[in-house]
Amino acid sequence: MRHPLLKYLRKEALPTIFCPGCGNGIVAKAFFHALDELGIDSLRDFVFVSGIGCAAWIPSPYIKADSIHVLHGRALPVATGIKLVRPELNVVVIGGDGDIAGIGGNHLVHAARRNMDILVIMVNNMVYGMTGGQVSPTTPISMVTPTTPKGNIEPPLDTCEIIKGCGANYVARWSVGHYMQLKNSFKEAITIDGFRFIEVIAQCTARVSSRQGLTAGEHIKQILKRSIPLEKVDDTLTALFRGKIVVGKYADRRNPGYLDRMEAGRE
Ligand SMILES: Cc1ncc(C[n+]2csc(CCOP(=O)(O)OP(=O)(O)O)c2C)c(N)n1
Ligand SMILES: [Mg+2]
Repeated sequence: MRHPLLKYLRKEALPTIFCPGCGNGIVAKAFFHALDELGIDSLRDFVFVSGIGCAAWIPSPYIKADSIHVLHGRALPVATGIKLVRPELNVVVIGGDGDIAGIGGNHLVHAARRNMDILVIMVNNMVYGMTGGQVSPTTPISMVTPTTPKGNIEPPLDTCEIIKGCGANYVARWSVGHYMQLKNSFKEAITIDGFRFIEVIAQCTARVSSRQGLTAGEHIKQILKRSIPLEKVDDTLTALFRGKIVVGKYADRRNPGYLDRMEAGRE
């Protein structure tokens, strides 16, 4: 029998270029699962925007919908432009930590401040995966990468705290190991206005797991072991310093999105 989620995939683009054990497939599946449970069978009203990197390949070419692949780090300004001229479309950005929090970090902060009506899915494998696993703004302290051979000395950026502080309507962090929570967050975020940011911690088998002698499954287990629910944390930055992965819902607001405010300003 044909798998019900295959309806969202462009058959002719398969198999994917992702490495065996890559987390990107799990992220895509959870997103499709959310769409299916919401009864959204066709993606005619969706447009996907992505920059450069492995995670940025999830929508284009694999998702059966209109998508645009743009310059590294520039997905958000392009997504903003699309939303402003075609407000009836659901605009979704999918990309990696390097693309969205690193090279595109400035755009991220300002799109969140505007509460721009866009859903952003950031797959955080904690490295610049596609180019060889170099240190990124979300790499944990002491992690060895090709550009930090003695271990990373910089603390990682807590994107969820930042985006919450900027005023986004919805902010959550899960890992690929928190599949049901991730799927449910996608369901919640797809249906509301304003800026929605979901960070997914994922294994990069080629550039991180293999270097640490872990299989994909062992790496996911390690991520789950390091995870701690937001409710149990006093200070998220201190938790990050200690190598923890803080998971949960950081914000769930119903403030007016950019387009509502733009309409109100016209009256
Ligand atoms: C302007 C520009 N700078 C650098 C690069 C090289 N580059 C391609 S992919 C990539 C890393 C992407 O990392 P991330 O967004 O975390 O995605 P991942 O591959 O880890 O999923 C870099 C630096 C580029 N293509 N364009
Ligand atoms: Mg990455």
